[in-house]
Amino acid sequence: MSWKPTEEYFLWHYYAGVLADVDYNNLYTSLEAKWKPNNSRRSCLFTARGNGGKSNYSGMPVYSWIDDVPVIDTIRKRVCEGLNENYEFVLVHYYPGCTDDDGKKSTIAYHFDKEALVSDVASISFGHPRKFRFRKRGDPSIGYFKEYELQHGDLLHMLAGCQKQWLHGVPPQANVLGRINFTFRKYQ
Ligand SMILES: O=C(O)CCC(=O)C(=O)O
Repeated sequence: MSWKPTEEYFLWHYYAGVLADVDYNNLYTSLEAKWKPNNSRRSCLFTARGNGGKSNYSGMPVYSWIDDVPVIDTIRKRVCEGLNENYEFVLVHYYPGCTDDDGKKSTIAYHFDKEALVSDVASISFGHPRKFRFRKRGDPSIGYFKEYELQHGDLLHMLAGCQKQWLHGVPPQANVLGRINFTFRKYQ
């Protein structure tokens, strides 16, 4: 059954809580040995094509979602059905919790997804709520145009063309717990 957007805005649709029943601790445990560790955000990538999958994300570990983490395939099927789309790979980010600093280690700066200039991206949040901002490309004068406080299970569907016009990012925030983000994507 298709999901109905909670809010439609320019080139993205927001769906509140459509995957709120997913168990965060179970997801974290399934993923924690997989993402590439670094000082801040940790990332990895899953695809139906396993290690043979095509990816522009240099240096990122690539896994098969069916063989390695079946819960990802379960989520993927729900997202494909809910949005009536067909996603081929998912980029996973873990944003660690920050208690004793200003959150600079747990963030992603404004950017556009250059791999998705002509395709859509389904971005899902799990875990601790975090702010998420959109800013128009080429307009640094405005700090942000639209801000969400994304909750566990919320989905942002960035429609085809969104990346050409909009930047998005997760700003630093103090006193947050861990968060996992999935972006389901297509090989354009
Ligand atoms: O964590 C998020 O909500 C955003 C992730 C993101 O910007 C990306 O994967 O390109």
